[in-house]
Amino acid sequence: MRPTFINVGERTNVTGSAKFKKLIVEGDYSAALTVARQQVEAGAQIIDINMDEGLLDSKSAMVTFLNLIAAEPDIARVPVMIDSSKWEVIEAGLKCVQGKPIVNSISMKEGEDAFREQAVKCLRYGAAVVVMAFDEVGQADTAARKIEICTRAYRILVEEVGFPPEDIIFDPNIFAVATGIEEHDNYAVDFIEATAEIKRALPYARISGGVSNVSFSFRGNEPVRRAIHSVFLYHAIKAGMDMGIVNAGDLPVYDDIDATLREAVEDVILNRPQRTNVSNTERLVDIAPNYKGDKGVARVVDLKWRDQPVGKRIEHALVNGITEFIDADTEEARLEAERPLHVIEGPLMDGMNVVGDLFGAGKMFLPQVVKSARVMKQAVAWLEPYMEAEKAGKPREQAGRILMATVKGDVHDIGKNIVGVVLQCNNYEVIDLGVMVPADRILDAAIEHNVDIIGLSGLITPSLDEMVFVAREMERRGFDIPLLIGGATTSRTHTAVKIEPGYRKGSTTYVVDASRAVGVVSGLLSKTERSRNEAVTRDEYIRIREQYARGQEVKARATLSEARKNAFRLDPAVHMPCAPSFIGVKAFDSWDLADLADHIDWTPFFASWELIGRYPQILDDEIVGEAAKDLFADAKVMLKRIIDEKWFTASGVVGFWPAQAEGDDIIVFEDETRSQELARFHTLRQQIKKANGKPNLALSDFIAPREGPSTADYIGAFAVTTGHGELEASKRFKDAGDDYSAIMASALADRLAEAFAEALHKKVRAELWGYAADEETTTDELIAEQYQGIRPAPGYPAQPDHTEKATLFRILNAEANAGMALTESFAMTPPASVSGLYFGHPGSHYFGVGKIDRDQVEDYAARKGWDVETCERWLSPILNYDPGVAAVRDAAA
Ligand code: B12
Repeated sequence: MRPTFINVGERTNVTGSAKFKKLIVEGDYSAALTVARQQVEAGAQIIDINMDEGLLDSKSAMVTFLNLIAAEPDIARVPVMIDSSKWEVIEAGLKCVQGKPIVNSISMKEGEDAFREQAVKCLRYGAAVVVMAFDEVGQADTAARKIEICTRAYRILVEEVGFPPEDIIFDPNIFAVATGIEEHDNYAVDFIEATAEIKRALPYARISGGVSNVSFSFRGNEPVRRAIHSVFLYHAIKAGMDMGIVNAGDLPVYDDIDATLREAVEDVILNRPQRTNVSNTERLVDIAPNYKGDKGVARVVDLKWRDQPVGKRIEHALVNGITEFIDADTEEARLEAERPLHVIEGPLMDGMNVVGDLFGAGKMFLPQVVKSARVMKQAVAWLEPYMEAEKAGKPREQAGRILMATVKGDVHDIGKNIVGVVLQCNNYEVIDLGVMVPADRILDAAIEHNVDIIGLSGLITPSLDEMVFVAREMERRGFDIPLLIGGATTSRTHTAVKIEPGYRKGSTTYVVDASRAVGVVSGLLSKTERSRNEAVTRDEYIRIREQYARGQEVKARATLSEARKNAFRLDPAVHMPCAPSFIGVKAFDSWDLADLADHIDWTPFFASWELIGRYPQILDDEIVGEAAKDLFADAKVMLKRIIDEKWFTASGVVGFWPAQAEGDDIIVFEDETRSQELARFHTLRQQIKKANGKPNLALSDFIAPREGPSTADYIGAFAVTTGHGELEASKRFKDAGDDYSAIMASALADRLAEAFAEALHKKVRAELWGYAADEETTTDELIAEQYQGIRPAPGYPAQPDHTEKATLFRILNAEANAGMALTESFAMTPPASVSGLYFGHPGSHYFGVGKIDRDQVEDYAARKGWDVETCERWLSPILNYDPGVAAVRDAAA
């Protein structure tokens, strides 16, 4: 299975970043937030926050910064590592983190009792912990000491404290090598050996470390330092290292490091016997200056591949995604083979195995794999008539049959399609039922095709409930095959807590992305390993459920009435936005696609292909740069055709009305007389306890209240789509066996939809509403949302209730005006669509509602005219309690 390494961003650490320290000491928190955001955009999957600085009130700086992060959905989506040597700072931080925090760090430095005490507290907050290999005697340097300390800590945590082992992250200390001191020569080996042993002997525990320490003695020679990091990680990850503090975007690919440098570095890292009359350290020191100013990277381009034998040429075409010669090469292979089927089972599968191995080893990236699939399909299509003619032959042997579907009510399938292609590349047969597939159709098809696994996908939160239903149906109908869960809205916790308990006869596994899918599927279809793999997942999910139950109660919460008292108040000194240029709606039936192309935010486009990094820097990234450049070039070519040949039509509708807030609702009036209520939007309020005078926000706070001094306020709404024509375009490619272009067409339609929302919002601010007529914003500023006003979408963190789209669609008449519709789960069709509200007040900003409590659910249900149960169903992903448990408690009371 592909080892997955999590990189922890450390730029938000005052001890490690002079820039961040300056911003915090000067109180410039908004610039400090930008540092956090940049780290996330650059691919950090966890951010480490440290405020341990003599000049600071560390506790208050930690609390302020964490609260600010909680209100920034794009930062808050990654877990936070609360890093401090002071327990009081850690504890203050734990109280304000909404998701699952990680404490960095605890150790047995002060003895076992202090260690136990801190571990118990971390457990109460549902936090994971980094445990330093440090005890009463000191920091562990040898493998034996690292293993000894970690084993003792693990035993205390798991057996005495009851800590979930998967929440334990050991940091067995990475120390500098090549220092000239002989005792240091084995430090990297000690770490790597200890890692392997800890992973073997202490189940589920994870390993982390500060990678830059290892190359400390080469300060000033960045290319050599980067090569050392890359080689060290190559071996440490193989040994089981799970995460680390490292600038991943800055590492050369192991295979691309100049061979002489790599050998010298590897000799140092692995402390191998010296090759010459000088020590390994001296040899590296000698050659290091040759690489200064260089990247230490040399790429080899094989221009002679066409001279190789046909099998090798096919492999080359598959690995490099080249379709140009594949028909001729396949034909040549067919003439050489006994039967056409043997070409598939021989050179084509051999080539795909190479692709699978390179992808698994992190040496190929998703777009390249999907292109390989295109070559494979073209070759198979060439062979098909010959196989038909032969008839008699046995069917092609495949590794297993997987049924995939996006569940009822949901329309998105890019992620599912990518997974399908990757599985097909690995010789699995995929039966894809498409989107909006009801449970009975999924299960009937599973029986009809005798599949080995069912995979479900979903993009929006209402799909989570549908997945719970499908799992229960599998149980009821007596299925026992594995169930896979995936898609942007799904999570391991939801799968463990809500889906898996409903399906006891078979197993349920959450799969985070396409690169993990093959490993999971092969593990579940292996005759020898299946039951062990299922048991491991089952155990893991039991622990996640226990931990979820514990994590529910601890965070400091505000009651709804306390939260309302602490609402955000519009500053009366700040001008209200002016009246819009019209009241009512205006439709756009064919917005210029070329204008939308200029507004595209490309960063998420790369993310959808699992290339993580910020555009345009990603194009020059050491690791993914080449793959990103190729992908971008292909995207540009297709985008030009989309525009020139008008593949898609961009239709949208916008509306403005007088509005006033009433409690947490927003009343929308028919006209300026403000006498007839046209609609009422219901908003949800944050209930996490706030510190430092921060308000508990709801979207209604950004509209002037009914009883306030200024009542002349307005609200806007929009619904846009670039999806008309998309399904036809992607189907054309799919039917031609070109999944790469089919996925590309959908991904570009999504980018254009988002760009449409951005372009329309700009026109709204400047002209249609006109409250910022003089605004001059560049595309980059638009993407960074540096303008007045917001456009929150139902489903996004500021309004997690998707059902509000019904009101939005009604007042916009989105069906007639833009050809858009809602499914029973409130997904929009066509899929490439965005809708939302406009708030114009300068004080309005994005935030996340976070979890809500029962008092708010009751209040919201009454406002929506729902019973509490219905409300709990629609809002289930954001409930701060388990409705099942609450119902039992109520019944007992
Ligand atoms: C790009 C994007 C869009 C695009 C297109 C979405 C798309 N193509 O999937 C557009 C702009 C159209 C869009 C619209 C909306 N979006 Co949006 N969007 C995103 C975003 C930023 C990325 C999603 C994406 O494309 N990822 C790339 C693809 C390839 O990944 P993926 O689908 O997750 O698939 C991978 C894995 O999940 C896995 N996988 C997927 N399926 C399966 C199945 C199996 C069996 C397996 C094994 C694995 C697997 O493998 C895949 C490949 O690695 C996410 C936030 C995020 N970071 O996830 C929000 C997000 C998905 N959107 C969200 C929302 C709310 C919306 C809207 C409702 C907003 C609105 N009111 O307008 C609409 C809904 C559109 C509709 N038609 O109904 C929410 C959904 C959660 C929720 N609260 O419901 C998210 C999570 C944002 C958030 N944090 O709130 N969105």
